[in-house]
Amino acid sequence: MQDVAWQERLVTQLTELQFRDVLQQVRESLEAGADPLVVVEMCQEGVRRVGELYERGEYFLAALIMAGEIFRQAMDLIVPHLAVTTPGGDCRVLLGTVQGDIHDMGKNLVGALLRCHGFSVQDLGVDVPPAEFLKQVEATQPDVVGLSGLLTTSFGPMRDVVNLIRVLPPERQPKGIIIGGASVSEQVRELVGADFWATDAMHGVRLCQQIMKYTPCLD
Ligand code: B12
Repeated sequence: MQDVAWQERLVTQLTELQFRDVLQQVRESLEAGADPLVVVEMCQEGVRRVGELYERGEYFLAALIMAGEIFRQAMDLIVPHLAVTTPGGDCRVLLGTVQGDIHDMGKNLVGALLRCHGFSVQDLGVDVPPAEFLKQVEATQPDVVGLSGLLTTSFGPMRDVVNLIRVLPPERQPKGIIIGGASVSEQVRELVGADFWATDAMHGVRLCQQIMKYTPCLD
Protein backbone atom coordinates (compact mmCIF):
# COMPACT_ATOMS: atom_id res chain seq x y z
CA MET A 1 0.00 0.00 0.00
CA GLN A 2 1.73 3.19 -1.24
CA ASP A 3 -0.54 5.93 0.10
CA VAL A 4 0.32 6.66 3.72
CA ALA A 5 -2.06 9.61 4.13
CA TRP A 6 -4.66 7.16 5.43
CA GLN A 7 -2.53 6.61 8.52
CA GLU A 8 -2.67 10.22 9.69
CA ARG A 9 -6.33 10.36 8.62
CA LEU A 10 -7.18 7.38 10.80
CA VAL A 11 -5.31 8.83 13.79
CA THR A 12 -7.14 12.16 13.37
CA GLN A 13 -10.54 10.51 12.93
CA LEU A 14 -10.07 8.55 16.13
CA THR A 15 -8.73 11.57 18.01
CA GLU A 16 -11.82 13.50 16.89
CA LEU A 17 -14.03 10.54 17.88
CA GLN A 18 -15.55 10.20 14.40
CA PHE A 19 -16.94 6.75 15.04
CA ARG A 20 -18.26 5.88 11.58
CA ASP A 21 -15.32 7.39 9.71
CA VAL A 22 -12.84 5.40 11.79
CA LEU A 23 -14.57 2.10 11.06
CA GLN A 24 -14.90 3.00 7.37
CA GLN A 25 -11.20 3.93 7.16
CA VAL A 26 -10.19 0.71 8.93
CA ARG A 27 -12.26 -1.34 6.46
CA GLU A 28 -10.85 0.54 3.46
CA SER A 29 -7.24 0.27 4.65
CA LEU A 30 -7.53 -3.46 5.27
CA GLU A 31 -9.22 -4.00 1.90
CA ALA A 32 -6.42 -2.03 0.23
CA GLY A 33 -3.87 -4.39 1.79
CA ALA A 34 -2.55 -2.35 4.71
CA ASP A 35 -0.62 -4.27 7.36
CA PRO A 36 -3.22 -4.95 10.09
CA LEU A 37 -0.58 -4.27 12.74
CA VAL A 38 -0.06 -0.77 11.33
CA VAL A 39 -3.84 -0.23 11.41
CA VAL A 40 -3.81 -1.26 15.09
CA GLU A 41 -0.90 1.11 15.77
CA MET A 42 -2.77 4.03 14.20
CA CYS A 43 -5.87 3.30 16.28
CA GLN A 44 -3.72 3.07 19.38
CA GLU A 45 -2.09 6.40 18.57
CA GLY A 46 -5.54 7.99 18.17
CA VAL A 47 -6.63 6.66 21.56
CA ARG A 48 -3.37 7.89 23.09
CA ARG A 49 -4.08 11.38 21.77
CA VAL A 50 -7.59 11.24 23.26
CA GLY A 51 -5.90 10.44 26.59
CA GLU A 52 -3.67 13.50 26.21
CA LEU A 53 -6.64 15.75 25.45
CA TYR A 54 -8.38 14.34 28.52
CA GLU A 55 -5.29 15.05 30.60
CA ARG A 56 -5.21 18.66 29.32
CA GLY A 57 -8.86 19.08 30.28
CA GLU A 58 -9.99 19.46 26.65
CA TYR A 59 -11.90 16.16 26.69
CA PHE A 60 -14.03 14.69 29.47
CA LEU A 61 -14.59 11.13 30.66
CA ALA A 62 -17.25 10.56 27.98
CA ALA A 63 -14.54 10.95 25.35
CA LEU A 64 -12.42 8.21 26.98
CA ILE A 65 -15.47 5.94 27.00
CA MET A 66 -16.21 6.68 23.36
CA ALA A 67 -12.58 6.19 22.31
CA GLY A 68 -12.69 2.83 24.07
CA GLU A 69 -15.80 1.76 22.19
CA ILE A 70 -14.42 2.91 18.82
CA PHE A 71 -11.19 1.03 19.49
CA ARG A 72 -13.11 -2.11 20.47
CA GLN A 73 -15.16 -2.06 17.27
CA ALA A 74 -12.08 -1.32 15.16
CA MET A 75 -10.31 -4.30 16.75
CA ASP A 76 -13.29 -6.53 15.86
CA LEU A 77 -12.63 -5.61 12.22
CA ILE A 78 -8.84 -5.96 12.42
CA VAL A 79 -8.33 -9.16 14.44
CA PRO A 80 -9.57 -11.56 11.69
CA HIS A 81 -6.86 -10.09 9.42
CA LEU A 82 -4.01 -10.86 11.83
CA ALA A 83 -2.55 -14.06 10.44
CA VAL A 84 -0.83 -16.72 12.51
CA THR A 85 2.82 -16.20 11.64
CA THR A 86 4.77 -18.16 14.21
CA PRO A 87 4.07 -21.20 16.37
CA GLY A 88 3.30 -20.77 20.05
CA GLY A 89 3.34 -24.51 20.68
CA ASP A 90 1.28 -25.51 23.66
CA CYS A 91 2.39 -22.46 25.62
CA ARG A 92 -0.27 -21.11 27.94
CA VAL A 93 -0.55 -17.49 29.00
CA LEU A 94 -2.73 -16.26 31.86
CA LEU A 95 -3.77 -12.63 31.39
CA GLY A 96 -5.70 -10.16 33.49
CA THR A 97 -6.04 -6.52 34.50
CA VAL A 98 -5.16 -6.11 38.15
CA GLN A 99 -7.49 -5.12 40.98
CA GLY A 100 -8.85 -1.56 40.91
CA ASP A 101 -8.25 -1.15 37.19
CA ILE A 102 -10.91 -1.68 34.52
CA HIS A 103 -8.87 -0.74 31.42
CA ASP A 104 -8.97 -3.74 29.12
CA MET A 105 -8.29 -2.63 25.54
CA GLY A 106 -4.54 -3.13 25.78
CA LYS A 107 -4.94 -6.48 27.52
CA ASN A 108 -7.45 -7.63 24.91
CA LEU A 109 -5.08 -6.63 22.14
CA VAL A 110 -2.22 -8.55 23.76
CA GLY A 111 -4.52 -11.57 24.09
CA ALA A 112 -5.60 -11.35 20.45
CA LEU A 113 -2.02 -11.08 19.18
CA LEU A 114 -0.85 -13.94 21.38
CA ARG A 115 -3.65 -16.13 20.02
CA CYS A 116 -2.68 -15.11 16.48
CA HIS A 117 0.82 -16.34 17.27
CA GLY A 118 -0.45 -19.70 18.43
CA PHE A 119 -0.43 -19.16 22.20
CA SER A 120 -3.28 -20.44 24.30
CA VAL A 121 -4.64 -17.55 26.36
CA GLN A 122 -6.79 -17.57 29.47
CA ASP A 123 -8.14 -14.09 30.14
CA LEU A 124 -9.38 -13.40 33.67
CA GLY A 125 -10.88 -10.03 32.72
CA VAL A 126 -10.51 -6.79 34.64
CA ASP A 127 -10.31 -5.75 38.30
CA VAL A 128 -8.93 -9.17 39.18
CA PRO A 129 -8.01 -9.59 42.87
CA PRO A 130 -4.50 -10.94 43.63
CA ALA A 131 -6.00 -14.05 45.26
CA GLU A 132 -7.87 -14.86 42.05
CA PHE A 133 -4.64 -14.67 40.03
CA LEU A 134 -2.99 -17.04 42.51
CA LYS A 135 -5.95 -19.44 42.40
CA GLN A 136 -5.84 -19.58 38.61
CA VAL A 137 -2.05 -19.96 38.50
CA GLU A 138 -2.34 -22.93 40.86
CA ALA A 139 -5.26 -24.41 38.94
CA THR A 140 -3.98 -23.99 35.38
CA GLN A 141 -0.16 -23.81 35.74
CA PRO A 142 0.38 -21.27 32.95
CA ASP A 143 3.81 -20.83 31.35
CA VAL A 144 3.52 -17.05 31.45
CA VAL A 145 1.46 -14.65 33.56
CA GLY A 146 0.67 -11.24 32.04
CA LEU A 147 -0.55 -8.47 34.32
CA SER A 148 -2.10 -5.40 32.76
CA GLY A 149 -2.53 -2.06 34.52
CA LEU A 150 -2.85 1.50 33.22
CA LEU A 151 -3.23 3.40 36.44
CA THR A 152 -0.29 4.29 38.64
CA THR A 153 -2.35 2.82 41.48
CA SER A 154 -2.16 -0.54 39.66
CA PHE A 155 1.48 -1.03 40.60
CA GLY A 156 0.59 -2.04 44.20
CA PRO A 157 -1.85 -4.79 43.16
CA MET A 158 0.69 -5.96 40.54
CA ARG A 159 3.27 -6.35 43.29
CA ASP A 160 0.75 -8.23 45.45
CA VAL A 161 0.12 -10.73 42.63
CA VAL A 162 3.85 -11.25 42.04
CA ASN A 163 4.51 -11.72 45.76
CA LEU A 164 1.76 -14.35 46.01
CA ILE A 165 3.07 -16.25 42.98
CA ARG A 166 6.70 -16.15 44.19
CA VAL A 167 5.72 -18.07 47.31
CA LEU A 168 4.69 -21.12 45.24
CA PRO A 169 7.21 -23.97 44.98
CA PRO A 170 9.58 -23.43 42.00
CA GLU A 171 8.06 -26.25 39.92
CA ARG A 172 4.64 -24.57 40.14
CA GLN A 173 5.85 -21.09 39.24
CA PRO A 174 5.29 -19.70 35.74
CA LYS A 175 8.41 -19.35 33.57
CA GLY A 176 7.85 -15.62 33.42
CA ILE A 177 5.70 -12.80 34.77
CA ILE A 178 5.23 -9.80 32.47
CA ILE A 179 3.69 -6.50 33.47
CA GLY A 180 2.20 -4.30 30.76
CA GLY A 181 0.55 -0.90 30.37
CA ALA A 182 1.39 2.55 29.09
CA SER A 183 3.16 3.66 32.27
CA VAL A 184 5.21 0.59 33.21
CA SER A 185 8.99 0.84 32.99
CA GLU A 186 12.14 -0.86 34.24
CA GLN A 187 11.74 0.97 37.57
CA VAL A 188 8.15 -0.26 37.88
CA ARG A 189 9.25 -3.80 37.01
CA GLU A 190 11.81 -3.64 39.81
CA LEU A 191 9.26 -2.25 42.25
CA VAL A 192 6.73 -4.94 41.36
CA GLY A 193 9.24 -7.78 41.19
CA ALA A 194 8.10 -9.03 37.77
CA ASP A 195 10.47 -10.59 35.23
CA PHE A 196 9.67 -8.41 32.21
CA TRP A 197 7.75 -5.31 31.22
CA ALA A 198 6.16 -4.19 27.96
CA THR A 199 4.43 -1.05 26.77
CA ASP A 200 3.20 -2.56 23.52
CA ALA A 201 1.45 -5.75 22.61
CA MET A 202 3.91 -7.06 20.01
CA HIS A 203 6.76 -6.66 22.47
CA GLY A 204 4.67 -8.77 24.86
CA VAL A 205 4.32 -11.48 22.19
CA ARG A 206 8.08 -11.44 21.57
CA LEU A 207 8.75 -11.71 25.30
CA CYS A 208 6.48 -14.76 25.49
CA GLN A 209 8.32 -16.30 22.55
CA GLN A 210 11.61 -15.53 24.27
CA ILE A 211 10.42 -17.03 27.54
CA MET A 212 9.36 -20.17 25.65
CA LYS A 213 12.70 -20.12 23.82
CA TYR A 214 11.19 -19.63 20.36
CA THR A 215 14.15 -17.34 19.79
CA PRO A 216 14.36 -18.00 16.02
CA CYS A 217 10.98 -16.28 15.70
CA LEU A 218 12.24 -13.02 17.16
CA ASP A 219 12.77 -10.21 14.72
C1 B12 B 1 -9.79 4.47 27.08
C2 B12 B 1 -9.40 4.92 28.48
C3 B12 B 1 -10.31 4.69 29.51
C4 B12 B 1 -11.58 3.88 29.31
C5 B12 B 1 -11.19 2.39 29.33
C6 B12 B 1 -12.07 1.54 28.43
C7 B12 B 1 -11.57 0.12 28.37
N1 B12 B 1 -12.51 -0.76 28.09
O1 B12 B 1 -10.41 -0.19 28.57
C8 B12 B 1 -12.42 4.29 30.57
C9 B12 B 1 -13.33 5.44 30.18
C10 B12 B 1 -13.25 3.20 31.23
C11 B12 B 1 -11.33 4.84 31.50
C12 B12 B 1 -11.52 5.03 32.84
C13 B12 B 1 -10.59 5.66 33.66
N2 B12 B 1 -9.41 6.18 33.29
CO1 B12 B 1 -8.61 5.86 31.56
N3 B12 B 1 -7.80 5.99 29.90
C14 B12 B 1 -8.15 5.56 28.71
C15 B12 B 1 -7.06 5.96 27.67
C16 B12 B 1 -7.56 7.17 26.89
C17 B12 B 1 -6.67 4.90 26.67
C18 B12 B 1 -6.23 3.57 27.26
C19 B12 B 1 -6.22 2.53 26.17
O2 B12 B 1 -7.05 1.64 26.14
N4 B12 B 1 -5.30 2.68 25.19
C20 B12 B 1 -5.22 1.78 24.01
C21 B12 B 1 -4.53 0.49 24.39
C22 B12 B 1 -4.42 -0.42 23.18
O3 B12 B 1 -3.25 0.84 24.82
P1 B12 B 1 -2.70 0.41 26.25
O4 B12 B 1 -3.81 0.22 27.19
O5 B12 B 1 -1.58 1.28 26.65
O6 B12 B 1 -2.13 -1.06 25.99
C23 B12 B 1 -0.96 -1.29 25.23
C24 B12 B 1 0.30 -1.39 26.09
O7 B12 B 1 0.22 -0.63 27.26
C25 B12 B 1 0.51 -2.84 26.29
N5 B12 B 1 -0.14 -3.55 27.38
C26 B12 B 1 -1.22 -3.24 28.13
N6 B12 B 1 -1.48 -4.22 29.00
C27 B12 B 1 -0.56 -5.19 28.81
C28 B12 B 1 -0.36 -6.41 29.44
C29 B12 B 1 0.70 -7.21 29.03
C30 B12 B 1 0.89 -8.53 29.72
C31 B12 B 1 1.56 -6.79 28.00
C32 B12 B 1 2.66 -7.65 27.56
C33 B12 B 1 1.36 -5.56 27.35
C34 B12 B 1 0.31 -4.78 27.77
O8 B12 B 1 0.05 -3.40 25.08
C35 B12 B 1 -1.11 -2.68 24.64
C36 B12 B 1 -1.19 -2.70 23.16
O9 B12 B 1 -0.02 -2.25 22.53
C37 B12 B 1 -5.85 6.27 28.61
C38 B12 B 1 -4.80 7.26 28.04
C39 B12 B 1 -3.53 6.57 27.62
N7 B12 B 1 -2.68 7.34 27.02
O10 B12 B 1 -3.28 5.41 27.88
C40 B12 B 1 -6.56 6.77 29.85
C41 B12 B 1 -5.88 6.67 31.23
C42 B12 B 1 -5.15 5.35 31.37
N8 B12 B 1 -7.01 6.71 32.16
C43 B12 B 1 -6.77 7.44 33.19
C44 B12 B 1 -7.69 7.67 34.23
C45 B12 B 1 -7.27 8.65 35.29
C46 B12 B 1 -8.93 7.01 34.29
C47 B12 B 1 -10.00 7.14 35.39
C48 B12 B 1 -9.47 7.17 36.81
C49 B12 B 1 -10.85 8.37 35.05
C50 B12 B 1 -11.90 8.73 36.07
N9 B12 B 1 -11.80 9.95 36.56
O11 B12 B 1 -12.76 7.95 36.40
C51 B12 B 1 -10.84 5.88 35.12
C52 B12 B 1 -10.28 4.67 35.90
C53 B12 B 1 -11.24 3.52 35.99
C54 B12 B 1 -10.55 2.31 36.60
N10 B12 B 1 -10.79 2.07 37.87
O12 B12 B 1 -9.79 1.63 35.93
C55 B12 B 1 -5.36 8.00 33.18
C56 B12 B 1 -4.43 7.23 34.12
C57 B12 B 1 -3.49 8.15 34.89
C58 B12 B 1 -2.58 7.38 35.77
N11 B12 B 1 -1.33 7.42 35.42
O13 B12 B 1 -2.95 6.76 36.73
C59 B12 B 1 -5.01 7.93 31.68
C60 B12 B 1 -3.50 7.76 31.40
C61 B12 B 1 -5.56 9.22 31.01
C62 B12 B 1 -4.81 10.47 31.43
N12 B12 B 1 -3.86 10.88 30.62
O14 B12 B 1 -5.09 11.04 32.45
N13 B12 B 1 -10.20 5.11 30.81
